[in-house]
Amino acid sequence: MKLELYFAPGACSFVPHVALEAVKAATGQDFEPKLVKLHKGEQKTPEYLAINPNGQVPVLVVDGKPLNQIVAILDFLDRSFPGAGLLPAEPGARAQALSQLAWMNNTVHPTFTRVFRTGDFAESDAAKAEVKKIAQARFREYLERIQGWTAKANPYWFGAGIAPHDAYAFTLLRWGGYAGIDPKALPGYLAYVERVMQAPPVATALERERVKLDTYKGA
Ligand SMILES: N[C@@H](CCC(=O)N[C@@H](CS)C(=O)NCC(=O)O)C(=O)O
Repeated sequence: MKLELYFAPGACSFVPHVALEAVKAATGQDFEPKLVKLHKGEQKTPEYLAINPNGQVPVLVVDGKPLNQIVAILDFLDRSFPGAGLLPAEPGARAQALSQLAWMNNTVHPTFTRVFRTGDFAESDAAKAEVKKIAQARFREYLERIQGWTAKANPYWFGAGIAPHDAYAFTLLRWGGYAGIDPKALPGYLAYVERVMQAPPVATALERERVKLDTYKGA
């Protein structure tokens, strides 16, 4: 199978990036990483829009056929490479895992987008300030909820193997720094993420993306 991942450093594409490294380690199935420079607007070019009309990363191209949306990509990888153990196998546990992943993707992640790209959601300075303030507070609450879940991680979200949840949890805590949230204010979450960063599939993806955890510059 030919797999190509369109990704951008530090973006949510880190989640399938880590999953693909885990698949590679467990099964030998390789993938080709394709860097997309979001700051240069490469995601809005006609060539890229032909692959993903949403103009976003990630995209996983499977034997020439593009697939977008993290949850769908992870479902595909898990079903195609069950030996990698990306998600729990038992149907009820698998559904719960997808529920958590979907929530990170459709609720926590867009809340951060309101902090990071406030201009997409409001026009006047006053409206922008309000959108940002509310989104920051909500994002903090969501990180606290994730911290509660990470307390059960032993050593990772679902036990011995790295899960997409571990990669999303890292990404969201890292984005928290940009939202004015000091990772040290979430000590349980931070200790768990520091553990996750040592896992070989995560460490390899971090090295390729050249990103660090701490983005916090003050509240
Ligand atoms: N729901 C989408 C979210 C994708 C997304 O928000 N991607 C962001 C990076 S984290 C992006 O490519 N942004 C570039 C842009 O919108 O211009 C998914 O699961 O793939």
